[in-house]
Amino acid sequence: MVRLFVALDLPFEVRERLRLLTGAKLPGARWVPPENMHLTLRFVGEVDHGRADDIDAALGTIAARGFSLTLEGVGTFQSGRRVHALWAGVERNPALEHLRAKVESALVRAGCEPERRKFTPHVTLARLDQPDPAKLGDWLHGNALFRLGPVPVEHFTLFSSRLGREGPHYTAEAAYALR
Ligand code: 3AM
Repeated sequence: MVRLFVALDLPFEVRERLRLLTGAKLPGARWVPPENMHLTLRFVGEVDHGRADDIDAALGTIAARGFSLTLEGVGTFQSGRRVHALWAGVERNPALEHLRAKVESALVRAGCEPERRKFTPHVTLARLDQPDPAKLGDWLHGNALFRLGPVPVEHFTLFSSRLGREGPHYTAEAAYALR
């Protein structure tokens, strides 16, 4: 079995700029190291190797144009009252939505269950475990005007993820060109 997700990897310079948002003294935050930063298009989950091959083949048939995107703003994900992640947002982008829709139909063709959750494009910067609300508020306020772009998108990537004690380890299994 292998745990997969489809994402945009981000150019080195973009990850370095995003790194400047991380590392603040925010008790309860586990900052994502720059090498792990990405923009998830679709979480797949655990699949067997046969299904992984089908997914790779289906993603390989996608024809879509390259585009650029702009990262904009910061925010949090919450479940109930628990704030569990900090992210950088993405300016509205029809080309990104179009690519996401193509990835979704390719995955369904490869036998994956359809994704019912709304797509909220973001780059996760930290996972949170009971963060100090005042410090979290300060961080959000201090980075509210964050903006970075244009970021060129010339391919998308199928990643595998291994969960270790030190945090997740992502490996690019295949990349698919956009032209
Ligand atoms: O893009 P980010 O970092 O926000 O949180 C996981 C990460 O998202 C998410 O998939 C990305 C690559 O690991 N993820 C992990 N488990 C998930 C699940 N069960 C999940 N997304 C949805 N459902």
